[in-house]
Parts: sequence; C-alpha cells; structure tokens
Amino acid sequence: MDCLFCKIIDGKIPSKKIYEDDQVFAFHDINPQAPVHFLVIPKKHIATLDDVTEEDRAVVGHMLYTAQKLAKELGCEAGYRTVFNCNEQGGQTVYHIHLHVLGKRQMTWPPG
Ligand code: IU
Repeated sequence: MDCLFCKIIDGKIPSKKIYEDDQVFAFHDINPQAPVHFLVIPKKHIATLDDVTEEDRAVVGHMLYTAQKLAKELGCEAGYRTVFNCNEQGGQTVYHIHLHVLGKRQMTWPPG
C-alpha cells in the first residue's frame, strides 16, 4: 500500500518520533501550525474517520488518550486543540487517519 504514514510507521520515511506503542505512533508535524504540533496515528491503516469500524473504537480512544498524555509532556498544560480532518471538505490531505494536537499558542474560533 502506498501510504505515506504507513511508511513513517515502518521507518521507511524519517520522522521526528515522540512516542510509539503497539497501537499508535506519534510524531512532530513536518509543517507545524503552532509551537507544539504533533500527529497521533494508528498503526493500522484506516483511510478516513468515516472508515472507522466498531473494532477500531478502542484504538481511536487510545489515540485521544495518547494525545492528552503527550500534550502535557510537551508543556501544553494551559490548553491545546485536537483536530481530525475528514475527507476533502474537511481539509484532509493524507489518507491515513491522524489526530492533530496543537498547543503553546492561543487558539481561535472558528478555525479556517
Ligand atoms: P491533514 O489533516 O491531512 O491536512 O494533515 C496532514 C498533516 O500531515 C499536515 O499537517 C502535514 O504537515 C503533515 N505531514 C507530515 O507531518 N509529514 C509529511 O511527510 C506529510 C504531511 I506529506
């Protein structure tokens, strides 16, 4: 499968890894939109949030749990934002689900 994030998980494409366990992988975004901007991805290839099945519920929960643990470790005690972009109109560009975590600056609403 020609998936960029699967290649990052396999180490075929280098990344600034923050954390890894049997289910998830986390790394700094290559084009950060905040002083802290990292992505949490499942090791299982799931193309979009729409493709999450009942059997994936635990790993999606684990992505969120990992996000909050790492956000605190990276100094985002004052707050942070989590984002899943889904499909074209949602702004998704890489089709392997990823949870964005952004912090260390004031977030605004609505997002662009
Ligand atoms: P999106 O939600 O699909 O738009 O986000 C994809 C993100 O993946 C985006 O923030 C990119 O900067 C990031 N990214 C990356 O970290 N490393 C890469 O090699 C590529 C994209 I391509």
